[in-house]
Amino acid sequence: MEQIISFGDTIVALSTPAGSGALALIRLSGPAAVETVADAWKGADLRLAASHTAHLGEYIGRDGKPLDQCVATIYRGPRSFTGEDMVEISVHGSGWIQRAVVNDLIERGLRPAAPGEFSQRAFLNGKIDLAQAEGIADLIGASSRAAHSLAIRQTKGQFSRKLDAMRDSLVELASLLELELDFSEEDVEFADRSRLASLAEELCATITRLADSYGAGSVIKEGVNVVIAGIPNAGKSTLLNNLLGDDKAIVSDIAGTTRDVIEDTREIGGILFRFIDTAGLRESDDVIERIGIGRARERLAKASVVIWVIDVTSPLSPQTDEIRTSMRDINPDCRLILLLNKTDLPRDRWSFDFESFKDSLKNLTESQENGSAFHGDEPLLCGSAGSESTAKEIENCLEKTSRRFIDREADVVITNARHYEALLRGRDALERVLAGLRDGLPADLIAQDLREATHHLGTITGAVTTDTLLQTIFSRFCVGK
Ligand SMILES: Nc1nc2c(ncn2[C@@H]2O[C@H](COP(=O)(O)OP(=O)(O)O)[C@@H](O)[C@H]2O)c(=O)[nH]1
Ligand SMILES: [Mg+2]
Repeated sequence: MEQIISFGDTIVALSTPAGSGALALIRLSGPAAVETVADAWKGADLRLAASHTAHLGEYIGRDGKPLDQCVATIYRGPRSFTGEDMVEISVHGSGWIQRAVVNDLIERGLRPAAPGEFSQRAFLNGKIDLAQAEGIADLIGASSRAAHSLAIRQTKGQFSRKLDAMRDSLVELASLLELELDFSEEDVEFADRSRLASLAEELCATITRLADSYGAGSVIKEGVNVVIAGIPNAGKSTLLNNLLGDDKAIVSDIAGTTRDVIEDTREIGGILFRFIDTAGLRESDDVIERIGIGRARERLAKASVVIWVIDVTSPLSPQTDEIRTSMRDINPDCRLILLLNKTDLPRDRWSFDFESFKDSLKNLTESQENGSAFHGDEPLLCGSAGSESTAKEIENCLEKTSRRFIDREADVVITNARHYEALLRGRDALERVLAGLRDGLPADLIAQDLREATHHLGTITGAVTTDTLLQTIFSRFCVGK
């Protein structure tokens, strides 16, 4: 039988967003949940209701007036989300009814739930572990198919099981080492040093694989940063508006119109993309424009993909060198898509043609001392920033360049900064274990590092927690979750 902690008080919250809708859900958890609703209920006696049953009835306020006709679903602990007795009332979704029923329940002695308090109770009752609870929060926040599929796997505990297995083997070895300490006089070795070393190495490798997935994981969760860059008037804002299907940025033929960073997200092929329009790169005396250009550079440094827009009607400028340099030096992992823009204009207005551009690109790629950021296989598109066909081509390129993120969908992928940090700390401790073994350090010193590694891995699933950690994690959840 599971051990269910009684938190004493019973909590209540509106679990659906505030505001009007067809229906809304009010959720209760705790020892008085069933009884409190039963007191207000006109219909079947809910005190006698079996677990996992739904009942149509009327909610009568404390003043004796009916508030709504609604459905109450009864869950009896420990077979509930939190492990406690729970009731979920679906009411009609008027903002007034929602408030009136919640307030009435509070007047009957229930306490308004803190953010994430239902999940916190579920965690403390061993219903879910911390990583799973965080997966639920991610699931609620998921804004693309890929992010959703990662979150749903985390809620199912795939990552947790992997961590628990790693932790179990560490705990076993640590206890063998600690046993040796009890027999320190007799100079025995219970823990096989070479097995310990190979296990520590194996765990380090697994942790490294997991930690390496964090980059891709956070990109899936937050969106792939696509920065649109180029000189002023190249057509960047036109392209942004076209890709977003919205007049988000002001388009004009006055160079320097876009001064701030303008961005929005859109899902393409299951991946969330964050499109970022920037101020055109050029030397400028205008203070505000210079700030904008500074921000453009910062965004370039964090981009996963840069769409470099080149206006075929103006000469190739020195700023194009700057994009290349910043991509090579600051952000070498970034992928590049080149768009030769305004090719709808008559040929006699072009400053260079496609072939000569390709040649100059080739020269850049080949000249070693140039240290070019080009690999020579960047997609090179010709078109018009505002046309449907160009938008389609760019979308195809983006999908292709971002496949590397989506391909991770099959693995366990880290999406959470807290997990990432704990993994790195765990690995540091394991590396000290390995060094200690190499240097023949005494068992107690090695055992200490092993314990530390176990501790860090344990913080991820919540095998080890502190009140402050729980507070930080659950306070970011929604009320009612
Ligand atoms: N003919 C033509 N004009 C374009 C194209 N793309 C942008 N423009 C024009 O170029 C000017 C500058 O565009 P804008 O998007 O504001 O450039 P930005 O400074 O790079 O953001 C505007 O007058 C646009 O209408 C294109 O593909 N073809
Ligand atoms: Mg612009």
